[in-house]
Amino acid sequence: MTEHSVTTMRVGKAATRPAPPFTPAPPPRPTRDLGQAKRDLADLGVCVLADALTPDALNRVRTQLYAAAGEDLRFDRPSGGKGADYDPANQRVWGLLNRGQAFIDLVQHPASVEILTEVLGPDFLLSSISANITGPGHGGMVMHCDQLFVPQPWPEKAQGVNVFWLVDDFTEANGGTLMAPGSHRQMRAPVAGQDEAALVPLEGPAGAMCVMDGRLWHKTGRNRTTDQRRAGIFGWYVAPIYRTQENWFLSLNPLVLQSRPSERLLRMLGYRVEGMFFGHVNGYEPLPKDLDYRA
Ligand SMILES: O=C(O)CCC(=O)C(=O)O
Repeated sequence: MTEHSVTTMRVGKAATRPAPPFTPAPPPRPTRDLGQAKRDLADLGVCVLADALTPDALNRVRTQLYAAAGEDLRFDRPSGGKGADYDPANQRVWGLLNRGQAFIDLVQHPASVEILTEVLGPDFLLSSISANITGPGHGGMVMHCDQLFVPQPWPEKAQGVNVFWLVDDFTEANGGTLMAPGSHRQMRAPVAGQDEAALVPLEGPAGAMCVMDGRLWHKTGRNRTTDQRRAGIFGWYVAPIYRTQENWFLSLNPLVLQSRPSERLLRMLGYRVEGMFFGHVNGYEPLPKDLDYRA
């Protein structure tokens, strides 16, 4: 869950008027066809691109993620459990860009960049990237949508997009994300309790990429297994007029900047702002192109 949705969860608590009942569409079928995935995203507010990661890439992501998660537990690093969605059986791993090249590659995956550019425009920003690992006994999250911070009435188009990667197989039993396909067209936040009935589990194989419209109602499912952890990596992207969830200028390890990051990555983190009204430093680029910042 994104921090903003924790802090604004009140939106879903008290409905002054009952909202009209909503019947969800069936969840999208995993597809390898990017065109079909884009159509699903438009129609259902969610799509699943199967085999988006090669077995090697998945292996790298998985190894680096569970290593980072293990390190956080060993050093007793907080998993960011400030909101109502966390319980001791759930681990959030934050700041993944500092934790391995696999994650830097992930946020720039060509299929996700293509979708993000179409939905949010070419200047989209990476708001945060974190992993959510549900362990046996995890009780499920609070139902929400990710663009809760956007003042209502919402603009016609999604203001944010959550691209998430299935690091393990997602099943109904191990806490696969619950979602309400089609709910993006309701143009409102879900009401806790009232709208829960619309949730259906998203199941899919590890290596798939799932894309959710920022208006889509969803939450982590309950993990009813006794022995399975389920990890997903959530890249939350926003249109460039929004403040990012992560303050990259303070939290990004300078070594990442010294490691020849792509122009695409620099732009999605706000280090390149050419042609934009936001994010300048005294009227100039935060990271001038001719500055040898790698020295
Ligand atoms: O863990 C999940 O399945 C969902 C996480 C989520 O809802 C979020 O990060 O906004």
